[in-house]
Amino acid sequence: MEMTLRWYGSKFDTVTLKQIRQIPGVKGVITTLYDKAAGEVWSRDEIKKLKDEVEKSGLYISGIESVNVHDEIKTGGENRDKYIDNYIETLENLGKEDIHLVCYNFMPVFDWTRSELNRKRSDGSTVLAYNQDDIDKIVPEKMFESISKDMNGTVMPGWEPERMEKVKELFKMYEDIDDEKLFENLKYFLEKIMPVCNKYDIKMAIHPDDPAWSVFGLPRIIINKENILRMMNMVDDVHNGVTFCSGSYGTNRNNDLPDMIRSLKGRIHFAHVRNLKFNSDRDFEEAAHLSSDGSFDMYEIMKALYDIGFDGPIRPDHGRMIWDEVAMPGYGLYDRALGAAYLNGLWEAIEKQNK
Ligand code: DNO
Repeated sequence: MEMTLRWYGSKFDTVTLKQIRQIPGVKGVITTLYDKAAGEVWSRDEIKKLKDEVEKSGLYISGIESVNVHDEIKTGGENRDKYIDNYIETLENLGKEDIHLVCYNFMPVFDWTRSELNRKRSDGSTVLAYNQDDIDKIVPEKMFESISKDMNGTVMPGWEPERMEKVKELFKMYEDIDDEKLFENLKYFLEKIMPVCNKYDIKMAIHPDDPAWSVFGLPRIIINKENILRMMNMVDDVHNGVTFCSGSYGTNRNNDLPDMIRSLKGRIHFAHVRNLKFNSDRDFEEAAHLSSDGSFDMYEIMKALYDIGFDGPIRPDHGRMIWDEVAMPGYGLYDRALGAAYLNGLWEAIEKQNK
């Protein structure tokens, strides 16, 4: 296991590489070219520049989150082959720069969805939260307005203003897409990119849909054990793997997280580990990483990762906003640093117990 932190790049992140370097046990960053639109080619030079910057700080790039997939690919539109070619070129350039992990998602229109970005908890911290009744009242086109006013001056992944301007158009593109069609389009995409992934040993790690069910009537497929196994079997290649995100799969309380981890042995290439606190089946909020602050048993999650021999990057995920920090909701320094230290502690204990 390799402990990492997500970093959006010096132009976008409130957290610096120097700060990340000082979190005990964190050696790698998970990063991206944040201003690249889905479908654009990442040049080797641009990747090299990012890599040099990270390495100058004493860290290294453990993987990319995300190289976003264009909606033409997700919907199987007439231009999909052009965008797949661009994606392949990007993967090739990443491979040449010795980067071997790419996280991506196949969620229609919206990436992750929350109804609140700043819900106050009893300890005075603020967190991202989801209430289904609130979501049911929101017109999808208005979703961006409600999210953007709480972004603390940052741009949140998946909620870029340029994208949200086109939200009506995006919904139209998905009009005839159901789960089966989305699976088919994912298969088509994966089959096309596997040769370049094999050539450069690039592990593709699909991120689950968050929350793990259909939102606004849009299809969502990466939501449970059955569907991930289906996805892995339909393109049976070790490079076709998953990002195991406890906070996303865990939104559905029928998902048994340690059991899912065990059934994905060998195909989890990246892990996002965080905790949620359920107030009801229709309402949850993000908690501190510590088990007792939320509804998940974080020991069991880490233990399952240990038991399957997981040796990829792991990152603490969304943190609470604490100690008056002003940052991208979920992506401040303080609570994620606490999360990294806690997860490292769990891992050390599990490792020693097993020796
Ligand atoms: C949210 C993140 C997602 C994730 C993408 C992966 O905080 O977990 O935006 O990075 O879905 O492509």
